[in-house]
Order: sequence, then structure tokens, then C-alpha cells
Amino acid sequence: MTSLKFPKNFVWGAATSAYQIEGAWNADGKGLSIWDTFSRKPGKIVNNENGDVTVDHYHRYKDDVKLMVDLGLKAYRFSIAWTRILPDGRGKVNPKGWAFYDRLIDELLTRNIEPYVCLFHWDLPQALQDKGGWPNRETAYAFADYAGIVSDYITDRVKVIFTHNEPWVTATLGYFTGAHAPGIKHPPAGVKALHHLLLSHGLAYEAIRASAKQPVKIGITLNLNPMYPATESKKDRDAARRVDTLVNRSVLDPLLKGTSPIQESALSKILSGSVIKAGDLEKIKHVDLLGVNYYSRSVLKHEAKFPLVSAAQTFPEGNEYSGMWEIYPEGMYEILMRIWKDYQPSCELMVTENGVPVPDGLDFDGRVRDERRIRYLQNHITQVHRAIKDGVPVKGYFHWSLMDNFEWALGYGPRFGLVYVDYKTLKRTVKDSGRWFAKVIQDNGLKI
Ligand code: GCO
Repeated sequence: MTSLKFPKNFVWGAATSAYQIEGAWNADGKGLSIWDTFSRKPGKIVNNENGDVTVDHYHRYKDDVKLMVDLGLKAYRFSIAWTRILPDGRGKVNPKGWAFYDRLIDELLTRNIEPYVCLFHWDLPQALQDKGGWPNRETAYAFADYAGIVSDYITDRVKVIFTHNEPWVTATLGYFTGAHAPGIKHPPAGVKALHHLLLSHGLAYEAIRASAKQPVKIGITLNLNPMYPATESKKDRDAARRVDTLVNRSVLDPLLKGTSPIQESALSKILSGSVIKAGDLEKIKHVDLLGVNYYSRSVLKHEAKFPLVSAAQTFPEGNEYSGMWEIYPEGMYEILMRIWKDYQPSCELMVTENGVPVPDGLDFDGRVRDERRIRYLQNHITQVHRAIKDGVPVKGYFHWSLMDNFEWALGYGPRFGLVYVDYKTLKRTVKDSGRWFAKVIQDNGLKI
């Protein structure tokens, strides 16, 4: 047995997002978001489920913070629903909506859990979508205003703010493939959305800096996915490289280097003119803390029938898969090393999401024996440790998710939590993986 120790003050946490856990979709003056609207359209979500109630965190937040205490979490990453603060995206603040986050932040701090606040986890105000949503450049300015308002409220107590969670997913699934809200299938809209999301990060960075009451770290969280060729052929290697540009470099380059790979990629062909205006890239390149969400890798082969990328994903036999993705722990190490080597970032790095869906259930004795998740965590956390040992100063690790919740278009099927939720009674039960993770936190390390 080897004992792996993590650096002193390593931040162990868990993550959630507003629409996935809060429920209370129209409580206390909250406005409609694109997920409220989208989930009402028949056929968009598995079983036509929605987040109206989900796990009712809005009313049960005190109990949920107690669960975080039981797990020994040092930090909790959650998102603010824009429509609770500004029901129409702009204009007057809704004091009752703000009061919820005010209470939550106080509760966390009383319990010595550091709040890591994310401003946007996909729930755009419907009123802004009605004006064009993220493909409309104006939305970036609305976001910056909202960021400044929230920063003014929370920075007396909050020290870390993420602007966005996975802008690539917001843009691509929301506007390019339409699998997520607002369900638009228009590739040029997806490309524009991504640029405006990144621009909004830069504008929000300035707005937060201007209104913050103390020095705060301003970050962004990215879904990063190492791309591998299915074979060593030049065609497959080129296919993997193209997809890497679209998924990883399209966000990393602007944020960490101030350049954009869009012009050199196939995406430029579908745009008439450039969406990137003079000065934009300069604005985007400000990050104090880069959050890496790592779940899986993709294996790609050349496939001419897909026009933009000429690539298709393959699922090699013999590899391990969960209900959603391949399980590939080494990818965690590889993505962290790659960021470190290719970009030499001056910002801090953290893993802000990592986890696996497991079809968990309560055993007759009331326990949830989710050995597969324990194994997943053990293998991935080991890879984080390996990256630290090899010189990447990773500052923290957040598990996705604190508790089972609404998994977007997949509804309540996939369970990602350390805490099991019975969706009928909303009773919470800490899973075996939760106890295992609590021990890792307590020991600041693990034995393998
Ligand atoms: C994401 C989101 C989460 C998901 C999780 C599992 O990374 O897609 O941040 O909201 O629920 O990743 O798919």
C-alpha cells in the first residue's frame, strides 16, 4: 500500500448547480429561465421530467449544509440563478431572490465551508433569450451588469467567483446541436454564442474587479476532454486534432493566450464575417483561477460524412464505460499536464468537477453500496496526485455532485451524488462513496 498525501490546504469540495438542485422554479419572484421553458417542451427531456422541484434545495438548504459538514467538505461550489436576482435578466434586483443566497452563504460560513460561487450554470433568463440569447452580443453586456451586482452583494464574504460553467457546452448543446436549452440547432449561432460567452467572462471580470469589496479570485470552469485518435493513421490523428481545436483550444486559447483558433478551424467557414471584434481577445484573457471539469476522453476516427469536423467518436471494445462516457482516469493527469505545459498559466488550477453516474439504489438495510463510484474516485484522485507530483500545482478537487439531481436532458436517470436522494420523499442518504470521500478529506490523502 502506498499512501498519497495532498498539499497542505488542498481544497476538497463538492459541486452543484442552481437549476439542477434548487427547485422552487417560480418562488419569491424568480423569473423564467431557458431551462424552465425548455423542460416544458414535450420530448426534450427523458420522461418529460423537469427541475420544478428537483431535490428542493431551496427549502432544504440548511439540511444540505449539514450533509456537507458530515462529509467534512472544506468548500462548496454552487451557482446562482440569474433569474432569482434579476427576473428579466436586467433591471431591478429581486430582494427575495438575493435573500436566499445571502442565507446560504451565511450558513456555509458559519459551518466553515468556503463558498465557491458560480454566476452562470446554463440557466439564462428567458427574457434575454427572447432578445437572441448568447448569439446576441448584448447578452454579454447584460451578464457583466449582473456579475457586478452580485459581486457587490457577496464579496464582503465570498472570495472566489466563477463567471461561467462550461461555456463550450452552453454554446454547443444550446445553439449548435440543440440538445440543451434553448434548443436551437443553428451552427453559426453556436459559434457566435461561444465567443460572446467568453467575451462576457472578460467583461464580468472587469465588473467584479470594479465592485468587489475585497480581493477576490475570479475564475472560469471548463469542460476539457482529451482527444485520442482511434488509430495511428494520419487521417485519424488529424481528426482528433480538429476536434481538440473545437472543444479544448476554442476555450483555452482565448482565456490563457489571448488568441482564437476559430479563424484557422472549419468553423470560420460557416460564419459570414468575424464575430470577434477588435479588443475582444484582450478582454477575455483574464483568469485568476481555472477550473477543470474532467469526466472522460474521446477516441476519434476520420469520418467524411460529418462536414464540419470530418470526425466521429468511436467506443473501442475492452475499455470501461459508465452509462454516459468512457471511464479513463489517465485523462485527468493528461489534461492537467497539458494545460501546464502548453499554456504555462499564471493562474491557479483546480479540478472543479469529476464524477460518474452509477445506477445506485438503497439496499434493504438503508445503505447505498456504490463501489463503482469509489473505484472511479480513487483512480481519478490518484491521477490528480500524480499531476501534482509531476509539478502541476493543482489547488483543489471538487466532486460532481454533492447529491443526486436533475441531469439536464437526461432527467433523473443518471445519479452523480455522494448523497443519494429518494426522488419521491426527497430523503437524503450518504452513500458509501460519501463516507469514503469524507475519509480522504480527513486524511488529506488516500492509500492505494
Ligand atoms: C457538466 C455540468 C454538470 C453536469 C455534470 C454531469 O459538467 O455538464 O457542469 O451540470 O451535471 O457534468 O454531466
